[in-house]
Amino acid sequence: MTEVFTRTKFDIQPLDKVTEEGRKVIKLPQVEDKRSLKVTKEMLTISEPATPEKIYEKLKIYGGCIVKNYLSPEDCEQILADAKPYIDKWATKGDASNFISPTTRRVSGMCVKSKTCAEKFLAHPLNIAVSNRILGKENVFRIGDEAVTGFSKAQHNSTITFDVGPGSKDQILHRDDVLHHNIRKHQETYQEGTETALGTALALRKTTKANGATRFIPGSHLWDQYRRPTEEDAVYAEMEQGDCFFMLASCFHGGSANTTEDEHRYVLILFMTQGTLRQEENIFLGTPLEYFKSLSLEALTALGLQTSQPFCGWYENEDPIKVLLPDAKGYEFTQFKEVYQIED
Ligand SMILES: O=C(O)CCC(=O)C(=O)O
Ligand SMILES: [Fe+2]
Repeated sequence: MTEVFTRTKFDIQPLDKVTEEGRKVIKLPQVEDKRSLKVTKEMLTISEPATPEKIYEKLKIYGGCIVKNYLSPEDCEQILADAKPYIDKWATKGDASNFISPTTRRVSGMCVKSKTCAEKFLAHPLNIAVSNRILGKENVFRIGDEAVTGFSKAQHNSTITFDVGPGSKDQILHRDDVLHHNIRKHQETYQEGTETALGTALALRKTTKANGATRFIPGSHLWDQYRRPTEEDAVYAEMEQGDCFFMLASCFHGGSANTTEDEHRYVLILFMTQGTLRQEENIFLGTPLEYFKSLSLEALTALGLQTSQPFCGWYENEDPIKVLLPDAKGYEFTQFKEVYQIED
């Protein structure tokens, strides 16, 4: 479980040194761990037909999994066409931290800028099934003499199109779950319930090592908080258009340098998170209500526009689905999944 009150700032051990730029030099505690998985992209790829179980098995071992033919080329082209006006409109901006190259452009809010993205990519049955397997919570609570259970489904965290243009540099290897203060402990094997987010990176066009495919370190979801990521351990998730790379947010990864003359690397990255955590991206501010009313039950639920059982995320004391989709067939909201009587 996430340790909500963890204060790792006490791990900092100051050394009596300052760099030329004036940075204080410190040490951090290290856990002895020399594991290094030699993995090819073929080993990360599951056979067709894809199933949630096959993906889950790869994620447990490697933290990553490639699924071939996840979306059709037509859907990829549609999503790219929806993103294109925003890509073209935005002036490229350098990033003070050098985390994003000035030649890389990002379009966030893709689930509200592209209905195809919401309906086909976010609401993809494999995304829903694997996200709920890894991030869904089902617990029992005592209320007086009753025991109640609730199921909290995984929900949308963020969705961004990345256009990595020629000249872009390697992005620094990092973990995306830092946003939720997810403190990693050394694990020998995958421990259920320790992930706060799951990513799916869709190749909107072919991605190669040369044009900047996402690279990641297999097995790094099992590493302690402070183990140093090295490039030698990284594998490139090269994909054909429509293929998809699933990745646990606790894995070290980064976008890569684009060394081509004129190719752009177009990848759409979606993250899901636990239904009880704050969503990274606020897609609700500024989006017309009509847009949400036009979406399917599956897409709305995946966006987090359903109450997480029990009690989280309601609107005017109601499940938001009752407001957005009052005629949803077969949808019956209950605060609890089950209610039991306790005999003490
Ligand atoms: O562009 C990519 O392949 C990865 C981007 C990424 O990891 C990030 O911006 O956090
Ligand atoms: Fe990232």
